[in-house]
Amino acid sequence: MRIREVEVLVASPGRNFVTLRITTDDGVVGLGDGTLNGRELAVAAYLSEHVAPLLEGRDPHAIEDTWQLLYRGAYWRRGPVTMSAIAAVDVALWDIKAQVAGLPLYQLLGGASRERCLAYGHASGVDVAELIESVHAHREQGFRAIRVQTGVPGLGPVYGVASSAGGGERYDFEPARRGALPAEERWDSRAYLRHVPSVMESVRQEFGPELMLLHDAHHRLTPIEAARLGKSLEAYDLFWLEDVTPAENQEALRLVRHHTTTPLAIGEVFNTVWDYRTLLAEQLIDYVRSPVTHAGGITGLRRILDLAGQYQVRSGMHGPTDVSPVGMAASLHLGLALHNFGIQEYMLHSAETNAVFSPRFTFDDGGLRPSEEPGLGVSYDDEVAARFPYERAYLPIARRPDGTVHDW
Ligand code: CS2
Ligand code: MG
Repeated sequence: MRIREVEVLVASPGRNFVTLRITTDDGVVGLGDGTLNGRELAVAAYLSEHVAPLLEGRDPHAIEDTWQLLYRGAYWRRGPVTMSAIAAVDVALWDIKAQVAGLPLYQLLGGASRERCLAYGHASGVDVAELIESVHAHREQGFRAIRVQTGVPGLGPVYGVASSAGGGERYDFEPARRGALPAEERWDSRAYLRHVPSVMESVRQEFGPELMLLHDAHHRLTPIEAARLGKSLEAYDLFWLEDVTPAENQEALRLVRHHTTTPLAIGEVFNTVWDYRTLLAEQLIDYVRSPVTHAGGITGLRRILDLAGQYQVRSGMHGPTDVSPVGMAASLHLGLALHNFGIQEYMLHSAETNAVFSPRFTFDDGGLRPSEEPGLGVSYDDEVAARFPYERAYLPIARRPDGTVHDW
């Protein structure tokens, strides 16, 4: 069996996605996700110009050898563009292997370790009243774990908050604020730090102690601010506090950890095991946020999570809408099989996205389960995709009160 064709598919059904389609000479078709939000065409060019010519004629079953060829053979290693491209190839090859075996992919990864993957949804509101309404709506949808984000008094729209009444799972920039240039938001860490504890207080008062609550600080705090936030939220028993600092400075987490018992999740922008070395060896975090898509595929992420498991650190795979249904299905197959699975982020895709990919994973009793059909359980409809051509779209940027660019 040989790889006959490698196609890079770029479309914007609700938002941009880069999908890799590998077809074998036997006609087996595998899909991989290479979407890198706001920098999509860099991965598409990396795949079509540099990777596709290496794949044609290769044995699709040689997944490990292909991974090593693309990782070591390029000389230039790591980074989000490279690792998203490798992920796209890796997942497409796993999809093919599982279809040939006639098994759902998770069976090839060791079989199911649980019934379903606990999932968390995104509740948000411009103020606390709207947030509470949004949390109610998510509970009605069946979520038992919910991320809560609100606007901050004195600031305008902020990261992770839908502006529509009642909140909802979509942020403004997904896709409404697309435009020629990035939208700019204001950010003030002091105002944020004053506000968040009162938000958690209101949510706990309304919903009681059982509901699993998560919160994302989106890399915006200094280590000492992060330590203070973690400490001030201890009484509200968060499931996790995410991305408190820009964690490429791994040692900075020592200070945060020293001051708080609030569980910490980090890593949606990380892509190899090297990004986690100190964080894991010193047990400075509790959850690994990398998804299959940005961390070198199932093969790459499994290396990170196997090491994490030795330190009782669990998975918390990134699952916003910019991880396509293909990437989401791959994360679910791995999550179902992993021993140290923790939780899966699940931000529902739009109807347009689902019309292109027809994902067959299911959400039930607060958890997700991948499809039982052979392979990943996702497909790609070219005709529907053709109705949604690529549109350049940037993530917003954040500026401090004096205009300085802040961490996004
Ligand atoms: C977020 C994302 O899901 C999350 O936790 O941090 O919304 C993130 O900002 C985007 O996926 C960036 O692509
Ligand atoms: Mg996040």
